[in-house]
Amino acid sequence: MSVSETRPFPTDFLFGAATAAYQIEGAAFEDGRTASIWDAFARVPGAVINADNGDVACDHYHRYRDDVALMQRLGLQTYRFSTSWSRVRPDGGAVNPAGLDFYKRLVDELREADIIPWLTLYHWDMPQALEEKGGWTSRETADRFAEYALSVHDALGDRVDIWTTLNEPWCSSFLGYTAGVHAPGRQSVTDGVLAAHHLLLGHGTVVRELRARDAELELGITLNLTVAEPVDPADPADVDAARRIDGQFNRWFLDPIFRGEYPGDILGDLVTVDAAARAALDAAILPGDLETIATPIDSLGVNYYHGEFVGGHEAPNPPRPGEAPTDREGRSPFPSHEGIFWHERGLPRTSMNWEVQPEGLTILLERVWEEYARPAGTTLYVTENGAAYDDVVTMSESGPRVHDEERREFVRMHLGAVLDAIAAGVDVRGYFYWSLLDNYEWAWGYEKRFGIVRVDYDTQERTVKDSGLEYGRIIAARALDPESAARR
Ligand code: PNW
Repeated sequence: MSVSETRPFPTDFLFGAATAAYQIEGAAFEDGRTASIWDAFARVPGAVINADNGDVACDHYHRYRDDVALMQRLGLQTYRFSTSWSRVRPDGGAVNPAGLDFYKRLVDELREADIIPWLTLYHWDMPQALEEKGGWTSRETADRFAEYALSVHDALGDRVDIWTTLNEPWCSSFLGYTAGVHAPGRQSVTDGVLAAHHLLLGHGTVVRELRARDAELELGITLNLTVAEPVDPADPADVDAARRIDGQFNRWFLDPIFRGEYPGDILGDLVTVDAAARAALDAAILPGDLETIATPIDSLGVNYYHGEFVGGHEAPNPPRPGEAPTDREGRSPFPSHEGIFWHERGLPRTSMNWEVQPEGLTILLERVWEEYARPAGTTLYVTENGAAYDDVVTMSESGPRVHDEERREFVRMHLGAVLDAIAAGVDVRGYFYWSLLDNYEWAWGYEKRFGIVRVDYDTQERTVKDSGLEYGRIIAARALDPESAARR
């Protein structure tokens, strides 16, 4: 996709970058923080590549001032970060003021730098002590989550206006409790569907309670969504495979949040593949739950990385299998996965083996806007989009440089896709690149680098990559311009 003329962004469009507590903070056992499910999972032999853990990560806990200065240099208008539950309420119990103090210092530093703090309450790091009491399969965890959220609001409510309850509950439930490739590493369909319900319940409870405290807050949730495309739109088996992926990835969360109901076709599939899981879900949905989950939100965060090209017949030329931890040992995160096949369509791929398909972002934003957000009066943000590549560092007179041409193009193409959606009438108000820094990429450890800023894990030195320089130029111009494509 080439840009032949300058394409401006709307004047109120926000440019940002995102991170998450466990992936960057380090200081895993400082100032009263106790273990989260990721501290525990990272220590399970074979769970994470190289047995990497987040004990040190990017040492952001100690370097946040420098990191905020870096954000300022890039010209970021907003910064999306998450708070660590086990810092704020170690073991899920009493409030730890020292843990909250870190976030006060961080937020004050951001505000001083004129960067809008965008706070996510849960980016996957539940206290391990709560997992031992059942974790997200237990209804009580939703109450503990609400208590935790209110204590973060007690401390930061006067200085943070934008609050996201959960990051990607699909990953927490189905990667964590069904496929077992993320913490806490359980492998059960029943546990996955119960976790999804209690995560949604926790989300709705927190939105209701924060709204009651302060009607001015901007409240929302972030979902990882996809575009499921059938190999042959005229083949009913292919169309059905795409329906099942769409249902289990997208509608499982969008429908309860926006319509107060689980998608009927997906509940129907669930009873066929695992009647016990369906019965457990039915029993877990108490009167009033769906109303709570459907408490209106102000904005929906869309995380988009790649689409799915699926069919109902075995692929003659399947994509390279088994590369992602999600494929490991064939453990599927989808309760209903028999007879769904991923096909190769020749798109370029990142080092995660994820397809690069910027048009998918336009299609996704248009669809979510028309079917869910617009009718509910909810605005949209792209709260994550980014790519891992195998970066090469070269030495120049001015220091190290990273010529990450592929990531630079990735950012430009996806910002172009956002502009296409805006041109089509979608109310998308901002974009966050994932991630500000190279960081702990969950089951992949430090092997996969998503940052627009390189982190040398031996020295903790930060280097703005060429993609970061380009993002900074786009932000300064508030436009995608054809010149910058030539400015190498
Ligand atoms: C998101 N999948 O995770 C998370 O919000 C980030 O913490 C993470 O670093 C980033 O994307 C890159 O992976 C995902 O298997 C992890 O489809 C896995 C999947 C999707 C999102």
